[in-house]
Amino acid sequence: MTDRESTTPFTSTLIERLSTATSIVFLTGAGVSAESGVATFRAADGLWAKFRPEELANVDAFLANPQMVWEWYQARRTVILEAEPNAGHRAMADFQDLIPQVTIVTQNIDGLHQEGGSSDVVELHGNLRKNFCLNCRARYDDVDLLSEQNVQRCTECDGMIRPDVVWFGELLPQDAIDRAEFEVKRANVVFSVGTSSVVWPAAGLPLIAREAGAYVVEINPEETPLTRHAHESIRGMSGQILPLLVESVRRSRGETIDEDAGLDTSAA
Ligand code: BJW
Ligand code: ZN
Repeated sequence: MTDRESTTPFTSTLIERLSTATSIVFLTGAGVSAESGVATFRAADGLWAKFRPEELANVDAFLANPQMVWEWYQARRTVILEAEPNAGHRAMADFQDLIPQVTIVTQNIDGLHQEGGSSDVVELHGNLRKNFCLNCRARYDDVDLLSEQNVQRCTECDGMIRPDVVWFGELLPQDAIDRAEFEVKRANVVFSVGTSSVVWPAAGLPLIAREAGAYVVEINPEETPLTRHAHESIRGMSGQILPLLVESVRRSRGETIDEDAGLDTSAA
């Protein structure tokens, strides 16, 4: 890009688009929680370094070896319930003060966007705090299962309780995918942040957005299959890039920046 401003990693095109935007979407993946200490899936040391995805994130895997899958989710629950939202989560929430409609469409199951202050979060792949009975679908939401070492059984029918997450081969919640498509179609700018863009249908959302006229921006330290379809790709970590972006938009609007807010512009 030729029009990147010298002191920030952002193009003037992006800042102008955000200055006039009435609706933006952040499509997020595991990378946005990496700086909160939650492991991503596909990194060399990630959640799937030892297991292939289909061995764990699949209903057949759960039926074949429920205890192994249960223990995997218990280990992740332990990390997620102790994790705190990071500067990237908070910066996405800060956009709510700048743009009328800010929608978070997340593939993450950790609830950190809500904890970070975002009020409109669409969860495509469920939430680890929610559970249901595989047999009768009775709900076990916000129940403290953390100390349970063995797969829990439904009090109604003795079926196995599973996390309310979307495994491979399962349909995404229809209301979530409908809402996500609606929001990316009406958005002026769509960010794809911290996702490897290989899992569908989430990976298709930025393409739908671009087709509908949105300006599509990727934020990721690595190249992904989305990179060549995005209008711009910003190489970096969301917890560093997004606070700078909030600051740049505020400056473009002539707002005074609170230097005590701790924004470190040296990273730019
Ligand atoms: C940073 C960073 C920092 C690091 N800052 N960035 C079309 C074509 C081909 C296949 C299909 C298709 N349509 C459907 C399919 C089948 C399948 C699929 O997509 N397969 C492909 C993988 C080949 N999809 C499905 O089965 C979906 N269901 C469905 O479509 O139903 C209808 C249907 C069924 C069958 C056939 C056809 C249609 C369901 C998908 C469910 C995915 N579930 C999981 C597990 C959820 C529960 C759990 O968490 O345990 O969701 S899999 C896993 O991947 C998880 C994630 O949400 C998802 C995406 O991962 P994500 O977030 O991108 O993480 P990573 O680790 O891959 O990437 C992290 C990124 O962050 C990297 O790029 C880093 O560089 C970056 N990063 N630090 C910014 N600080
Ligand atoms: Zn049951």
